Amino acid sequence: MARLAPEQLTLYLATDPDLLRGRDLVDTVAEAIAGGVTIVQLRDKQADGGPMYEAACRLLAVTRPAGVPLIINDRLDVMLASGADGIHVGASDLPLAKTRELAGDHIVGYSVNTPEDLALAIQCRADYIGIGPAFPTSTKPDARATLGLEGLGKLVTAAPMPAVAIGGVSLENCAATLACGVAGICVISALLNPADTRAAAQRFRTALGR
Ligand code: TZP
Ligand code: MG
Repeated sequence: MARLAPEQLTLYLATDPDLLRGRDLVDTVAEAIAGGVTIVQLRDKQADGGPMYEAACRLLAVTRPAGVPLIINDRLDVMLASGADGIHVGASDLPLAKTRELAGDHIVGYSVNTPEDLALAIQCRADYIGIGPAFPTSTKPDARATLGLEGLGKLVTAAPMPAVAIGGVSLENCAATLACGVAGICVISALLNPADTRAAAQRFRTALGR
C-alpha cells in the first residue's frame, strides 16, 4: 500500500510558532484542515523534544480523524514517540539514509534545492520531496538559492517521486507553480499570516483548481 497518495500533497501546511500570534496551534490546524489543507507538518525549530512531542500528540487528535497525514520536521524521535505519520528532513539533519532506515513504513520527505539533493532523495527512496525555495521568503532566513519557476520545473521534471514547491508560495503564484508539475504546494506564511486560516486555505484550493 502506498504511504502517500500524490493528491494528499495538494495543500501542505507547515506550522511556525511565530506566526500563530497567540492562536492555539491545534485550533489553527483544525481550521486549516476545515478549509482544505491536505497534509500538515509540525515545524518548530526552537522547541525541545518534550513540548514538541506533546504538540504532535495533540495535533494527531485532529489530523487522524480527518485522514490528514501529520509530518514532523527534523525530529525522528518525536515522530516515533508520537506515532505521527512521517518525518521531513533536509541536508543538515539526521542523514536521509539513516532516516529512511529508522522511519520504516512512515512517510519520509526530503528538502531539495539542487540536482545533488534530488539524486540523494532518489537513492534513499524519499516518499516525497519539497523543492525550494521556489520564491523569495522571509520565513526561513537560512534558505538556499531561490529557484524560480524555471529551476523548480527542472527539478520536478527529473523527480520520480511526488514533489511540493515551498518558499514564498502565494495565492498569486500558486497556479503557475502547480503548472510546473508539482503535486502540490507547501505554505507557511500565506496560510498563517491571515487571521482566518480556514478562509485562506479555501482560497488556495480555489486558486489551485483542485
Ligand atoms: N524551506 C524552504 S523555504 C521555507 C522552508 C521551510 C519557508 C517557507 O515559508 P513561506 O512562508 O511559505 O515562504
Ligand atoms: Mg530540517
